[in-house]
Amino acid sequence: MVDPSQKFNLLFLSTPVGPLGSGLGGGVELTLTNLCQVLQGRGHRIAIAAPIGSSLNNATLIELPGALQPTAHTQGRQTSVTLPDDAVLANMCAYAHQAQTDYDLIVNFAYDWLPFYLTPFFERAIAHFISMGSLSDAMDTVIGQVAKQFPNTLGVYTRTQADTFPFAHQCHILGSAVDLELYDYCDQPSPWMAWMGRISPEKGLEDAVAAAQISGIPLKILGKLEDPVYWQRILETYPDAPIEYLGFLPTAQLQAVLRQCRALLMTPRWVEAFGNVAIEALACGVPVITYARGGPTEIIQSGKTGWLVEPDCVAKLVEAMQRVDELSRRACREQAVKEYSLDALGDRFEHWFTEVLSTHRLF
Ligand code: HBI
Repeated sequence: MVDPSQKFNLLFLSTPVGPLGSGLGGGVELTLTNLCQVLQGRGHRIAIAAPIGSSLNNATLIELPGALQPTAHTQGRQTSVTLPDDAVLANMCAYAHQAQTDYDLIVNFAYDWLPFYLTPFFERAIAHFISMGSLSDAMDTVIGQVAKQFPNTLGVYTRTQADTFPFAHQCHILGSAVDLELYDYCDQPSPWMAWMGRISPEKGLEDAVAAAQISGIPLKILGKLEDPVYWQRILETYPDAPIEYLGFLPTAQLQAVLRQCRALLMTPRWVEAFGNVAIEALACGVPVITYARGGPTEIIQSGKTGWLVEPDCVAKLVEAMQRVDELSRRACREQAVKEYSLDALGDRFEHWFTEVLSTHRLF
């Protein structure tokens, strides 16, 4: 049995789609930042294997060279497994394999075939944090094999996300968190609203822009401009929309804009695994108006800390925007404090790691 007060020596495998700090890593970047903050604060040691050029405050980085992995979220279900020449993902796995005995546990954050396939060839246990819902048959198959052979080793953000997989019942629900000290509560909002996230088709930005044009409510857009063609098409489709793109901002600047907003709009086309931007908004006292799809449906209390809207219906989105004053900014901050603190996240991950280690069979 693993001693619950044991301090772990952990190796995290980051997402291989971009260097940490580039914004391409999406919610996983925030999750890694949060875990370093809370787990190192409790005496655990963490090293993160990540692509060259990565930066993450208070983390020990092991930078690996090689070609970035094509993103999984823009390919279809029949996508075959791909690895670019000299893939950074392969170099990360090779490092983990040769250095594994320097660590108690490896935690994989890459949503990619290779680390799952290699799991049985490692002596050390690998805990897999799955960052998105089901996207391809090849990934469902290889993760399913790990679920069967290594019970307890799969972690996800939400129940909704887990339910997109055939092995849903074997996933540990780990949720997410924000470092509440980084987000300042604001009781007196300015007239505008915000949309935050990677600018990519699955995030449905065009609906938020359409809603801004119809309602006349100015919209601030923040996030990594991942798909310039998609963005250009939105600008051409809604030339008169009252929008302003502010780029991908670090948390301090991001929350300075976000906290002033009357609401955050979320328009996910896909099953958002969690929706970290939703709890960043709640932490600032900003209610969230979101399509009722994926993770946000488990976060937002409709009528209190936001509105859950019929998915893909811009008219209903506009209607909800006009009812924003019925929501309580104070209740938003209180929910963030109660449910999404770093401490609560640290407890959930420590418990999961202990489970993985206590059920891991050394060959
Ligand atoms: N795609 N192939 C691949 N691998 C990842 O780890 C990955 C991704 N797309 C998006 C992504 N990770 C991150 O933005 C997660 O936070 C969703």
